[in-house]
Amino acid sequence: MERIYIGMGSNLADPAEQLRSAIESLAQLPHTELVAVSAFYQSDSLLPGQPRYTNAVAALDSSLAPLDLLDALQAIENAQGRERLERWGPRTLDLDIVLFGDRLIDEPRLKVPHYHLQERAFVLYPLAELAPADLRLADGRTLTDLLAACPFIGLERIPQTSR
Ligand code: A4P
Ligand code: MG
Repeated sequence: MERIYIGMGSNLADPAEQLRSAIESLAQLPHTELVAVSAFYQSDSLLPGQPRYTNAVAALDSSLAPLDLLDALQAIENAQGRERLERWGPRTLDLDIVLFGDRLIDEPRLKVPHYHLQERAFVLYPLAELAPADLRLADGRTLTDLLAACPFIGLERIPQTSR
């Protein structure tokens, strides 16, 4: 089993409900245990003119291979009505593999750690609720270092009582 962190985001069709439904699906994945889920965070879209996003991070323990997990996450996205009309377009559900144990993965379909981890407060702050502060990336930086470089600006934390 490896500890995996999944970044979740939605800005269409009742985002909080989309995340709750995704969490239920994550809990059903084979060879996988859902360990914890962060609070939900709301923030403006990085692209202007799109609805606000709701984001959260889930921690899993899984023995799935990385590409099998990616397939499973994309199946969940599709089941929740994700339409890939345009890259970076609004979406009912986006599931990203943020970290996969301490692996560095560089395949055409899968880059881990996720390429935008370090600059996205809406990933780092929920991640910090679940991961140890001394969690270290391959480049030597700890989660604490990343948080220090990424201010908590424009994020609104929505505590979850549903689980
Ligand atoms: N892929 C590569 N690495 C990974 C990984 N670690 N996890 C590939 C998941 N997928 C990975 O993804 C495109 C391809 O990336 C996949 O087919 C997979 O093989 P996608 O989800 O179809 O495309 P996307 O989400 O439109 O692109 P991308 O780059 O993932 O967009 P982002 O970075 O997710 O940006 N503002 C706020 N406040 N909150 C947000 O969540 N999200 C975006 C979208 C813009 N603005 C936002 C937010
Ligand atoms: Mg994505």
